Amino acid sequence: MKLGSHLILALDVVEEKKALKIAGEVKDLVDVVKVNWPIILGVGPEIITKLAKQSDVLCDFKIADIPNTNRLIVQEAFRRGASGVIVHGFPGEDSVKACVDAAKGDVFVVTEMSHPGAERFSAPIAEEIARMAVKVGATGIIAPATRPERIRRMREIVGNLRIATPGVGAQGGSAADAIRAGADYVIVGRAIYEAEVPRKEAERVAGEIRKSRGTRN
Ligand code: OMP
Repeated sequence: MKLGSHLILALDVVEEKKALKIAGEVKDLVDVVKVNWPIILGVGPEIITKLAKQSDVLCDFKIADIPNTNRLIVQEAFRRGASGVIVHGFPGEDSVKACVDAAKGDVFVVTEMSHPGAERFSAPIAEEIARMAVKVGATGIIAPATRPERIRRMREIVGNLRIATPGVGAQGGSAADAIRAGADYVIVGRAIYEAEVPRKEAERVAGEIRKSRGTRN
């Protein structure tokens, strides 16, 4: 996946026309378009191939199954044109390794999720999952922008693996804080696709990322 603006659009819209319009409007401002179940179920998996004609596409299927099923899901995502996939770490090393082995591009492993409920089950095992992501050769991890101190801690664990961070805007996190904590990609959904002028908001966030990268130590 490309690394230029450091911005990933989470395209959680369920109508094809709207999805393609927004993705087209911001395509030069985002490195990657992330698709999740809402758009896949609303529009159909062909949307991956359509979006991939103009952007890198990250399939956020939060893959969390036995190794063989994981392998099949990853193969289908890349066959349709994905540049990367997001997988859950909690099913274990064999399940995550099956994804890495089957991938024809990047694999990001979810460590600690961004919502409040994640503090109970996801946070306690997050550091172990991050170490496993390094061990199996993943491209990177997902860590929460809602808790920038956790991004900082994850950076110590994963070294130069890429960190992508959701939770900016609608969930209360800030792109500047996430970048200063060590994130490589900021994932933004509602703040962009629900904005009156999505391009304007994408420009604003991309500018904030640029400025924060310039001041990070
Ligand atoms: P907004 O809250 O609308 O910006 O969207 C955030 C996007 O990131 C959604 O597509 C979520 O599914 C995704 N996400 C999280 O919000 N939290 C996580 O911990 C992990 C993800 C993810 O893996 O992308």
